[in-house]
Amino acid sequence: MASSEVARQLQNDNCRPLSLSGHVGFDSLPDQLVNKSVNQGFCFNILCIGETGIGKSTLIDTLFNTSFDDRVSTHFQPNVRLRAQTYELQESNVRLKLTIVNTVGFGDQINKEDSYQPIVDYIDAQFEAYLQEELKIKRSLYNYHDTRIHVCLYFISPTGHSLKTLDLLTMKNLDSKVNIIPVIAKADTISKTELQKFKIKLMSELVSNGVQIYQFPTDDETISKINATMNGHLPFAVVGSMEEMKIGNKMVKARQYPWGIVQVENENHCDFVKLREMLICTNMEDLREQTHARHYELYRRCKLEEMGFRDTGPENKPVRVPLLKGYTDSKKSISHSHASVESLQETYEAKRHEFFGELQRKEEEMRQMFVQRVKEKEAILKEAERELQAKFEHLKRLHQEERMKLEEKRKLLEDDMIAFNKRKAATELLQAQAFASTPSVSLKKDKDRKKDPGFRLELLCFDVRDHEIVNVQEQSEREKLERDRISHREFQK
Ligand SMILES: Nc1nc2c(ncn2[C@@H]2O[C@H](COP(=O)(O)OP(=O)(O)OP(=O)(O)O)[C@@H](O)[C@H]2O)c(=O)[nH]1
Ligand SMILES: [Mg+2]
Repeated sequence: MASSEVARQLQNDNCRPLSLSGHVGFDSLPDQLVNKSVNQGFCFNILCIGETGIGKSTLIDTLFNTSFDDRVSTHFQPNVRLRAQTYELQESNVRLKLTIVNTVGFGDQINKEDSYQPIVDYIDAQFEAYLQEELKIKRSLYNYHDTRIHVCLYFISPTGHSLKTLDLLTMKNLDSKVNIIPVIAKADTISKTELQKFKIKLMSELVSNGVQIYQFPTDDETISKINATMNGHLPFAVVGSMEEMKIGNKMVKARQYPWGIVQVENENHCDFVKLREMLICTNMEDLREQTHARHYELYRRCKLEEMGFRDTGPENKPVRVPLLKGYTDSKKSISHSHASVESLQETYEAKRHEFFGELQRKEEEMRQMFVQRVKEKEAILKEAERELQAKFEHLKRLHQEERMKLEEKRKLLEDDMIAFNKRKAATELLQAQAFASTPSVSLKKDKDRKKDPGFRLELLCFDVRDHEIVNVQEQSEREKLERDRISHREFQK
C-alpha cells in the first residue's frame, strides 16, 4: 500500500498522522515478529497427487535434497488411500515441520469415478480438525500441529496428448480447497517441441474446464515480476533424481541415459529449479496464507452457515444481542466485532434450544414407537396363543373320540370272548355226552372206517367246523346224522 494511501485511510478512520521527534524503537517490530516465528518454527504440508510410480517421491526428495525413504506402493489397491508422514527439517536456524501426504493407489482402479473423494475427505478432515480447535473455549492454536494442506503438487503424465478425465475431475473437485500447482512429471521422456505444445494444451484445457490453479501472487512489488513470469511457465515440467554425477568439476543431480545426461537443476533441461524457487524460496508463506485466508475461510464459513450461524439477521442487519447485564448499562452500543461474537453466542443458544427440543421430540417419538411396537407384539402373541389353544382343544377332542371308539371295540371283543367261551364250554359238554352215548366199536372197525375216504372227509369237515365254532345244535344234528350213517353202513355189512 502506498504511503499517501495509508495517510488517507488514517484520516478516514479519524486518526491523525504525526511524525516522531526521535527514535522510539517500534521499528524493531518486524524483527520481533521474525524472531518469534523463528523460535516457534514453521510447518508446511504438501499433498502429492499422481499415479503410482509417476515420480512423486523422487521429486520430493530432490526438492528438499533429502532422502525421505518413502515406501514404494503397489498397483493393486482396491481404492485410493492417503498416507501422511511428518518430518522435522532444519536449515540454518529455521525449523520446518514438513508433512508429505501421498495418494496411494491413485489411478489404479478400473472405475476411477470416485478416486478424488478420499482426497477431498482428507483435506476437509484437516480443516475440520483446525475448526474444532478454534471453537474450543481453551484453544491452543499456538502449539497446534496444523495439518491443513498448503499446496497440492498435481503430477500429470507426460503423454503429450491431453489431460485425462481423472486429472480434470480431481483438480476440479479440489481447486476450491487447496492451492494446486500442476507439474508434468518425468519431463525427460518428452521432446522439447512436444513439451511446449503439451503445456499450451494443458493450460487451455484447465481454463476451458474452469479449473482454478494456484497463481503466484503479483501484488508484492518485490516478487511480482518474477511471479508473473513464472505464472507463464505453468505447468512446470520436472525431472527428479537423487543421483549425483560429475559434470565439469561440479557434482550435479542428473539422470543418465545412453544418449546423454539430463541435469535436474539445468533450466534448459527442465523446470525443476523454477518449481523449487517458486514453491520453497518465494511463495511458501503465501501458500500458507492462502490456505488460511482463502480455502480454510471458505470451509469455515460454509460449515458455520450449515450449522445455522449468521453474521446478519433478517433485513441484512448485523446480528446484535442484548449485552450481559451490568455491561449493557455502561455501554450504549456495541462494535461490529462484538456483535458477531455475541451473534455466535446467541446462535449457539438458539441452536442449543433447537437441539434439545429436537432431542425431546425424537425421544417422545421413539417412546411412542416403542409402545406401539409392544402393543403390536402383544396382539400377535395373543393371537398365536388363541390359535394354539384352539389347536390343543381340537386335538384333545380327537383323542377323546379315539379313546371312546377303542373302548367300544374292547367291550365288543370282551363280549365276543365271553360268548366264545360259553360256546366252547357247551361244545365240550355236548362232545362229552355224545361220546358217552355212542356204542363201542372194535378197533378194527374203527380202522376200516377211517380208511373210507368219505368218512375221512366227513371227519375233516367236522374238525374244521369244530374250529370255526359251529352252532352247537347244528353240530349235534350233524353228529346224529353221522351216527345214523355209521349204523346204516354196519347194517349193510
Ligand atoms: N524418467 C524419469 N524417471 C523418473 C523420474 N522421477 C522418478 N523416476 C523413476 O520412476 C520410478 C518411480 O519413482 P517414484 O519416485 O518411486 O514414484 P512414486 O510416484 O513415488 O511411486 P509410488 O509412491 O509407488 O506411487 C523410479 O524408478 C524413478 O527412478 C523422472 O523425472 N524421469
Ligand atoms: Mg512414492
